[in-house]
Amino acid sequence: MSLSPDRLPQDHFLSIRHDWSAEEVSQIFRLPFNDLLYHAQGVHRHYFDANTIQLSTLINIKAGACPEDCAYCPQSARHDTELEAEALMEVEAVLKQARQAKAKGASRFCMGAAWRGPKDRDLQPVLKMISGVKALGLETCATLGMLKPEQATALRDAGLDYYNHNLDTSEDYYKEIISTRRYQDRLDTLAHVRDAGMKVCCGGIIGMGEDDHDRVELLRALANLPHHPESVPVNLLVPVSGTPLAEQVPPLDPVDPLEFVRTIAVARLLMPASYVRLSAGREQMSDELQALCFQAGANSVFYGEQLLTTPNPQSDRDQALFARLGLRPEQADDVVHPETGQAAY
Ligand code: SAM
Ligand code: DTB
Ligand code: SF4
Repeated sequence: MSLSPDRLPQDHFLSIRHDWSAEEVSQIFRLPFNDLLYHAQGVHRHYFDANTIQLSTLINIKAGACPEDCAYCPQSARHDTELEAEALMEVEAVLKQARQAKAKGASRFCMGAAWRGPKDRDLQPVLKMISGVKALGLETCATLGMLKPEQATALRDAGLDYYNHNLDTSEDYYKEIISTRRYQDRLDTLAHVRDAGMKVCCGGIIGMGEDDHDRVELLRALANLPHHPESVPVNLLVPVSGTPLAEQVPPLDPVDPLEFVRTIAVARLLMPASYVRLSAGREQMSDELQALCFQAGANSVFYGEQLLTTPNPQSDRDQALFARLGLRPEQADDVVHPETGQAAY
């Protein structure tokens, strides 16, 4: 397909596809910026109310001492960061935070643990957390590392709506960032999550030194999965002292903010009915850059003062931004993903 931007009809990108070629995705990336945003916004409006935003609150239920070596992550035991490792939280302490998140307007509560994968004995308290959060009327999400099929089933039975497991970058570049697991391990866990009937939250990180081709291949890998993830987090690298990516010499080039906006727009066009979440990195972004990301089709954020170990914008700053933009927090799970028949968030 050769894209001639001035002649592309507005409905060009509306269908849900799983056969994107690298050539096509590169061409979309390089559309004139205004055309790219025009199409992304048009697709967004076809599938969503463009003036609502989905709010997810994150909590780190088990911090640090992770055996994996992800070069971006402050929680790896292999990197000398200032983070103090902490044992798995008590169920009641998690539920207290979930109640606070709900009171502040979050609709989904996401529990993260710095594990390669959960040990079976660790899973029991996590199952209690999930059923407890679900009983509060919140959507539940967890990110616990690799899962075995029976663990995925147990999580679903406890009431887990979503599992977050990111591809993070292209398959080629993955080897430069992580040596303790393979891309295929990620794909296997994603398949177990789907087979168990849960919704998938899967995205990546921009700003790890990847090139344009890696960004194309990450988005292509996500969009060419058998079903699009219902939720696609796009993280901007948060460089944390002591992690290999923050200590690199010479330092990593900063990401061109307009290239970041393009990445959001391409995610929106390739996965038109999925929530695209403007994820890590918002603390450093201007309100104007975030507004441009929403214009490009981002319709979800992490909401609350903390991500896992790093700061996120204060809730009152976010509320002021949403008010200035006329964005309403989404409450009910009334949007159904056309492919999976699942509520899309
Ligand atoms: N251990 C589990 C795993 O790796 O799937 C769950 C937690 S892990 C911290 C979840 C995701 O957070 C990673 O896949 C990565 O996309 C994101 N992340 C971690 N550190 C980050 C950083 N410094 N900047 C941006 N995103 C980061
Ligand atoms: C995702 O894609 N981003 C979130 C969530 N899924 C688990 C994590 C971002 C972590 C940023 C670095 C930190 O706070 O440790
Ligand atoms: Fe561990 Fe996940 Fe961090 Fe990798 S990203 S070091 S698996 S917590």
